[in-house]
Amino acid sequence: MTFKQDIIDALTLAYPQILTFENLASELMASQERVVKSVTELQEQNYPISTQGRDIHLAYPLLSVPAILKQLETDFIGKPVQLHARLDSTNSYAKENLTDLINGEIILAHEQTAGKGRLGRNWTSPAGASISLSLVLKSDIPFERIPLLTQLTAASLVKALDAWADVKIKWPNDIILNNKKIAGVLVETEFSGRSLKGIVIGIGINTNVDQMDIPEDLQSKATSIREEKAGEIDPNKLVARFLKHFENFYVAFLGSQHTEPFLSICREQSVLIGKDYWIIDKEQKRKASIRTIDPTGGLVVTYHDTNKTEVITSTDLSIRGEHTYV
Ligand code: BT5
Repeated sequence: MTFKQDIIDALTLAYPQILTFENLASELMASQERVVKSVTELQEQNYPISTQGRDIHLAYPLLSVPAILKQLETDFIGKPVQLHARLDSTNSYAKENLTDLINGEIILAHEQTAGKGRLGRNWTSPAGASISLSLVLKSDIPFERIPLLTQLTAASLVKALDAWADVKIKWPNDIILNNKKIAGVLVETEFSGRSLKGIVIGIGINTNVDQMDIPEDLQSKATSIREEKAGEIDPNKLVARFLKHFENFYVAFLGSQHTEPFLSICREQSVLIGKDYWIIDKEQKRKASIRTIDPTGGLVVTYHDTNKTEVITSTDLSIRGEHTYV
């Protein structure tokens, strides 16, 4: 991918300017034939590159390490950045290579062929149009506090995305725009015997995905930021913003153990709080009124059948409206 990624980097850094094949070839110190061949291959793989005669430009910016680094203001989160053309899953890659990865390192991919959600579900990540990111953490976090990282990540995404849209959170891990899902979070842990080897925080974001590229069965509940805001967004700016907000919350959390800075955002932006939903797990389906998110990150609900108020901590369940997703 390196030469193709060099082309993507040059086009992304130039965006929205239109370049010529001559410009690109001389910038990359390559022959025009080589550039044309690689661009054609990228187009065949559905990257949004438009060409007309000698002109070449992107429909929207693509992930690019130099473009992220230009905007990155963190101390250790997002350092270093790895970008892959295609992986089965950035989370699986991070877990498999955990020993060689350092605290704060991120793995990005233009495309995933077997992206994962929770409970063995699939996550679709169309080439070039979505962000697939895994962040590696190697700190000593007590096991019972790890679920809070999902909330910390969701709050960081809200803050990062506020440059484009007022997004909401559907506890525990869905990011919602106009009642449809635009992003999801999957936190995984890797143990070596009884000791924690590392935590992998996976984030999938539908940045510039075309509604047509969303699978048929997800059409009613999934969308992209570009579709809802009717304009393309720069994934590199979004990644840099997310990493900065994550670092701020995370450093404060490790230092003070305070959860309020990010949980207050999760409450304010919750689509669930104050409404009634069906809580569905393997065994049963119960109606409940959603009250709040408690300081441990659990969802406080009052079940209608027993009138008892309980805190849900397991995320191995689904929360659904009467006939709707949100
Ligand atoms: C999630 O799971 O929402 C977590 C998604 C995490 C994906 C990232 S991408 C980088 C990293 N590497 C990975 O392999 N994974 C992480 P869950 O709450 O279980 O939601 C999964 C459900 O969301 C699916 O069953 C579909 O209904 C729906 N879905 C799948 N792809 C989607 C998409 N692109 N946009 C919106 N909804 C989607």
